[in-house]
Amino acid sequence: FYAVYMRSSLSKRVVTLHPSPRVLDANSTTAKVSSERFWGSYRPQVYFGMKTRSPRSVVTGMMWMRQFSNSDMNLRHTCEQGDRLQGYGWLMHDGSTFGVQEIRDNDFTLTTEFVKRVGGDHGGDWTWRITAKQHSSAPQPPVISLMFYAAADTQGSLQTHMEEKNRLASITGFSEELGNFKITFRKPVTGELSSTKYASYNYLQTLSPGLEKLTDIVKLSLNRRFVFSPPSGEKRHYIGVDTYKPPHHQNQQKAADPRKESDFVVHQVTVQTPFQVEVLFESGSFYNRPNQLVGSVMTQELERRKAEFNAKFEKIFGLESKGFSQTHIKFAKAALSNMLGGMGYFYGESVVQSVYNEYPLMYPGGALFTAVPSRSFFPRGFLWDEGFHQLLLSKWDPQLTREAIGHWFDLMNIEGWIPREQILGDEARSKVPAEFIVQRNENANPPTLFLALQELIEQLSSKSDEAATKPTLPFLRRLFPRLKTWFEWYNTTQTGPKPNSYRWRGRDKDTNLYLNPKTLTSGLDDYPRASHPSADERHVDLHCWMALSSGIMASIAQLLGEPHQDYKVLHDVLRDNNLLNDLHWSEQLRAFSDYGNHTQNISLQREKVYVPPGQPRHQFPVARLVRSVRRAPKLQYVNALGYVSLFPFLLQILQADSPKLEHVLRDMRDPTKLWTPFGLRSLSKTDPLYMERNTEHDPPYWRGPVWININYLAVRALYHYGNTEGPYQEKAADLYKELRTNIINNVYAQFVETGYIWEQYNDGTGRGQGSHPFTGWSSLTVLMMAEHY
Ligand code: 6A9
Repeated sequence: FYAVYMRSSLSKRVVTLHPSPRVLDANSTTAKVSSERFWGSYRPQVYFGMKTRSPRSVVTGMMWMRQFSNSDMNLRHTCEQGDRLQGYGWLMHDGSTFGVQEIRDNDFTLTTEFVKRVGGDHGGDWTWRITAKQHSSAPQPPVISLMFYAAADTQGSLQTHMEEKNRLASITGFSEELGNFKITFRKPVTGELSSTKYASYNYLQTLSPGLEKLTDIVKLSLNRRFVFSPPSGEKRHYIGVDTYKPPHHQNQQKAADPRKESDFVVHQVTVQTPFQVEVLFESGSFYNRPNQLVGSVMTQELERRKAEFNAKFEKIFGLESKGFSQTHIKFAKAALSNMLGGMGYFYGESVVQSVYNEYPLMYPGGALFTAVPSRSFFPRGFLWDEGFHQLLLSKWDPQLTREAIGHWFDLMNIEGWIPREQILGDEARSKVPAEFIVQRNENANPPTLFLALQELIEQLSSKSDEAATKPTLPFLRRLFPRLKTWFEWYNTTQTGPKPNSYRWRGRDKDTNLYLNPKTLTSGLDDYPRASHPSADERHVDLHCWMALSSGIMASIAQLLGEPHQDYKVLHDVLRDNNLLNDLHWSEQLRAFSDYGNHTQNISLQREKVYVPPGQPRHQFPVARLVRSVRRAPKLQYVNALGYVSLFPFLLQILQADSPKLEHVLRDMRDPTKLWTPFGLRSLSKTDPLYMERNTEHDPPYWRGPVWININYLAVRALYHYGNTEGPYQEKAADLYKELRTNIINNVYAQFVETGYIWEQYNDGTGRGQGSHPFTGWSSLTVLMMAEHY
């Protein structure tokens, strides 16, 4: 009985939240406490939409489609790479009061702007302005349907108000956090001062079982029976939202999906370009509104905020004074704005598992305010990405950083574990293949939030804006109990086989299926590690993360007047270059290296499949690749040259006078190894796994391409060594200039050429590749331009 009891209580630990007081008060994001940031573009997964920072917010958004086009179904809603837009993203966004986005579809461009106005008790008002212009290449002005919608999420209600016969003129509604509100759909005009344009109207009023169903509901309601007949033109049938008949298997579906249905209302306006249309949200509690935020008032507000944005941008990043061209500056503003405009507010439960659970469990529901790596392909929070994101965002607004870090730490469990990938709620889950959903509590991810914390404490002692940095101390005080537990979690669960060594847990187990079993937890997925995962491994990147983190723990503890000696002692041990050399310097490679049970004599071989005589071949499994080990592994250095071997340099653990630095700099600058005109490649060209697939379905990822987060760390380290007395100071300073220039030029050139910032860059051609837009850590290019490290 006791054993069973123990087991069940152990199995609950993974889903038990940390008991210390939360970093953020339960009401910290409410309209009352944070009215300026109540409404926002916190739905980065859709092209354009807003919600409030509350768990079951009423959401608003926009879908659109081009009428009379050859490709039939071009309904746009959630950001999809498959839509093949020429580019989309925020050109300006201040993180709270306004934003300007440009979306380039095939033959027209939509500019989506919002401005907020605080007033009343529920987060105030906002206005959207959508401007559509055809491209000069378009043979005739396209006719476009914009579909504006509001959808409740299990609470709140929406009522429609019609004008003429089909025109939904406004929606009124009520919800717990918004009180009464009204959304008005203005008629389209050619320009601000011109009269109304001919338009056709449709609307849909229905119920939705969940936010992830909105696109499907609209699609299923579409009908071609409507006629577009402008006064001067031919009559043509167009597609419009009509009545929604749920699919006939709905009854079964209802049984399987017993969620509460919520109001969903769509206003469709169909009009020929060029045009401009405005949508206003007005809060019922805003009594003394001076005027409506429309037309010329809206234009003035936009202009004022743009000017403020530009001035603040120059004050912080100083790119004009550095002599960057206007087009470079426009790019940098877009990069920052996309990180700001990519911030999301998510709410829901993760699916987690520990060794004590036979089946995955639901984590307690929680909120996450975070930036996301990519609005299209992974619009959700990733732990180590967020540390990088906050390096940029903290320069713009440290309050955003404190709130994001606070949210992440409030998701920590009693063990000190924070799930690495945050897939919160049905909408987020609907985008992720089943095998990636479950998060395991043995698994870490680099503790980059320490980098962001380091920046916050450095701001305290620098000449930064005092009003903005003042709340940092009280914030750290509240954070500290959780921070200690988090650090302890790494320091106890990720230890290595030797004293003061560390090992990533969670490597792939099915060793025979992969050329090299992956280490997703390290963040560097398929970067080569010991060929045979074992408890004998030690990982140099994790060692360096711990050396860095213990130092920042010591600084924070000291700042707060808490005991800091233990952290300091550990920090001194871990950064001791003799220890580092003992554990990780490979004389053979002349570089820092992981250690483990390893052999280089491994390749993927086609497994021969036996086909009985006379049987058709295609009825047997396609020959797959399996790995063949030609020489038995033994305990040794892994000897892969690439990002992992640079870590003592990247995180500045290496002493400036260490002779090892000379080797590091030489390998970096060597074009046959790590150097490319576009930044440092992730794995040396000389490595046997350079650009090798891991399985037949799994192309190389961290085995050659240029990644901007690590290049940022490299540029920053070069800046450090270039400004620190030592035998390699000059060399570092030279490399700094070269590497910085190469990265900025390529990310910029690719942005201009392709319309996007990318997840990685090809080490041979510089081409952007992988997911896009990727305005997570690739946006750190802005900090390199500004030389803010
Ligand atoms: C796959 C796809 C529609 C992989 O930027 C986030 C992470 C990084 O933390 C990590 O270091 N990326 C890097 O190696 C992207 C991970 C995407 C996983 C989701 C499912 C959804 O299909």
